[in-house]
Amino acid sequence: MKQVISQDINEYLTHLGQFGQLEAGGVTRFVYDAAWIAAMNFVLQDAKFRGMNVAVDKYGNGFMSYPGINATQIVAAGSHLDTVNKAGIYDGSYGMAAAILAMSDLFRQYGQPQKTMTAVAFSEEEGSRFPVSFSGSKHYSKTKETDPLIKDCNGITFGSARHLALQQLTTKYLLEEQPLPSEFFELHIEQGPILEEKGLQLGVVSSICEQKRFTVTLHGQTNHAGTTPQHLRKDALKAAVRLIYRLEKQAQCLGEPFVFTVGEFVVSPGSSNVIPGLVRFSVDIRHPDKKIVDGFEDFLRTCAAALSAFTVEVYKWMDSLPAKMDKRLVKQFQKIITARGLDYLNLPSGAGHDTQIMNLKVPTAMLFVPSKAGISHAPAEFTSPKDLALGVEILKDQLYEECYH
Ligand code: HGY
Ligand code: MN
Ligand code: MN
Repeated sequence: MKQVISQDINEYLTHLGQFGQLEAGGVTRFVYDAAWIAAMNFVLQDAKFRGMNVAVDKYGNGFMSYPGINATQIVAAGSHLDTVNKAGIYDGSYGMAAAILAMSDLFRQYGQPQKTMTAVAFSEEEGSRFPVSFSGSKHYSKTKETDPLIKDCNGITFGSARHLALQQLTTKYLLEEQPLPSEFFELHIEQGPILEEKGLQLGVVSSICEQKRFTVTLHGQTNHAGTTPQHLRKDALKAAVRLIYRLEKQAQCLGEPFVFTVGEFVVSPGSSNVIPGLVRFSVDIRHPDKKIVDGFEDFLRTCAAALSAFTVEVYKWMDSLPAKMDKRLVKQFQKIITARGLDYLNLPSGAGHDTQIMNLKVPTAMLFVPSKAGISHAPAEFTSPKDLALGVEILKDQLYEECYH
């Protein structure tokens, strides 16, 4: 592979986007799958060419550092390497690549920093393969370990997938658990329409919303579509539709910014002339106010219990607390942007981020760049090279303030 792939963020992301690239467009890169291993390998190899110390921890998080004069003082920045199914090339990858490019630019310009600069490629954030999200940052921040026995839709356990991926990565890279940094930054695409609507290039994140995700399983009675009278049916699909309809009405009552999404829906056995005996679907709910989200969870559980003719399981596998960004670091982002004669918007994040996990342990701050038409989690996800590059410049200034004094 040729030396450092590029100092241009757009070129870097275009190259990284080939790992998991889909014929029909977009990228799918699930934690520990072949595309993910190839992408992590590229990122670490490229970082080595940049003169960074590289290592992976036992979850496969990638760490790329320029040790500081006070080596134990660590300032980290990064984002996640995994994607949702049929994703764009920016969600997660941008924040990870921006950290690497910003740090390698600073190192080239100013030499060894006072504090260690560490770029982080988190192994998994999306919850798109296993019923867990933020498993990489939860491990790195020492907030939660992931049950190795949870399974993906093919019955592969998290532990076995992780073991196979680490087996490959540790043939080339040091396996080393990492100490907590003193602060953490994440650049991210906004994944919404607000910056573009306001004609702004930069968003300084004030807080990240509370988010919960569930898997709801309804057990009815599989039976013949022709011979089973309506009143004798235990049709899991129709019960699920009634349940989702009630949840949707409640979400409308709560009104924005509350959001309720059913993204996954499986019907079994899935034949046109068979009454579905089992339905499994996901529920994703979010709001800046934890009380609202907690109240909706109670409503969900009450409605599920009311379907007494069915066995209904409500399994919560994600509950990420709302996170307030660090005042000093936020102010410093604002000062840096203003000093460049640029404008910005302070805004909350409706999307979840590894930052809200790191925020449980260390001060954090996030910077957004615009998403074209607000689209994300889709192949049409796009941010202009100019906006991408400006974000890297602002992160560079922030890291310079934090690491070179
Ligand atoms: O779903 C989210 O908010 C994030 O993209 N993981
Ligand atoms: Mn995402
Ligand atoms: Mn993301």
